[in-house]
Amino acid sequence: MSAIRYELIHECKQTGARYGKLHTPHGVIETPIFMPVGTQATVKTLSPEELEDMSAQIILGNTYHLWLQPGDDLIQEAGGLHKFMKWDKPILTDSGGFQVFSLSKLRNIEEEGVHFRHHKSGEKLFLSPEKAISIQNNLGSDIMMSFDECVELPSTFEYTKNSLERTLRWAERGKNAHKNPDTQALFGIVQGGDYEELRRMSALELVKMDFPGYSIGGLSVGEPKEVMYKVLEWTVPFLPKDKPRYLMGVGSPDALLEGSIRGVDMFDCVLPTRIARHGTAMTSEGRVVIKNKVYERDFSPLDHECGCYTCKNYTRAYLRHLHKANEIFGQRLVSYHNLYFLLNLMENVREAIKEDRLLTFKEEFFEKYGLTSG
Ligand code: PRF
Ligand code: ZN
Repeated sequence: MSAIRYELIHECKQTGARYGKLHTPHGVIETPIFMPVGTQATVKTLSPEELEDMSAQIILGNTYHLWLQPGDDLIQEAGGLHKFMKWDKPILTDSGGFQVFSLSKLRNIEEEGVHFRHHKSGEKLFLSPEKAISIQNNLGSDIMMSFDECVELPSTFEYTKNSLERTLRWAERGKNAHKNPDTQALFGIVQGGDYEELRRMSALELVKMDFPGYSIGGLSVGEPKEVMYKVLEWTVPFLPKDKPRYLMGVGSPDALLEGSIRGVDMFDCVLPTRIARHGTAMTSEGRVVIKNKVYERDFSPLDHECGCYTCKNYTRAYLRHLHKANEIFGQRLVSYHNLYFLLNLMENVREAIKEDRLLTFKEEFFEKYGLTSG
């Protein structure tokens, strides 16, 4: 039996978007969903209680970081990642593949796995599909990722094809190494760069292996948004309707809307929390860079339309002051708001899907946010 079950409830008649429920061992998630990123067993600056207050339904953790520090054996000894970090709702873990490629300059990819050096200490390390699964088994996440290679864009057809074929073999090896398929769902990851034929091949081959869900990787690596949307159109139609689809590392408001419209169910990104710590807020009227002098005496909330703790209690002038004084509380308040903003956006997306008006919603949102609708 699979650890998760995706229930497709409604398809938007204006778009290809789907409203559904994903049943996991730690509860039910409504999709499409945005997942806050908690790389090192914490969503930076926020407590699990604060995440629950803003209705976060599922968060993400990282195999790469937790393996290196504090170690997956320690987390297993603590009773698993949920218990260790006091989060008893669903957790998804990434496989480490992407982090090896993005954090470590020195790496050597072989059929067996990847040799690389620790991104800080320089220590020699090795990660394989089996090792990535074993770590995630120890962490005890509800949803695990296969070990994959995320190729740069652009890459040659030949490189992309060879890499993707190896990623398919790695997916199969990971599946065979998985110890707890009844309690942890393992997703396959579609790669294939920006080649239509390779994306299709990747999707079709993974579907043959019958994973409980499918991720779409290799996107949001610097390519134009239009390329990402095209790749989604080349990929999603080959994925089964009764399984969830997860677009990895994507979290700008426009991409969340365009992804949902193209049938994606799950998204994650460090963007809202990362830009928050640097003083940038996402609001209903576009980005607000809080350090700007125009906000010095602005005693209005960050976002007039937002009902979050930050917006109900504090002013732009205060947030600007905290930012300029380098106070941690300022980072917390903007992180809280940005996550609330994206979670609320996805709630609105789900409502719009149920009422067959997601296209209309997108046009209105883009107009206000200051984006052009493509
Ligand atoms: N693979 C994995 N994790 C990822 C990605 C990927 O391609 C991306 C791509 N943006 C983000 N996170 N395993
Ligand atoms: Zn707010």
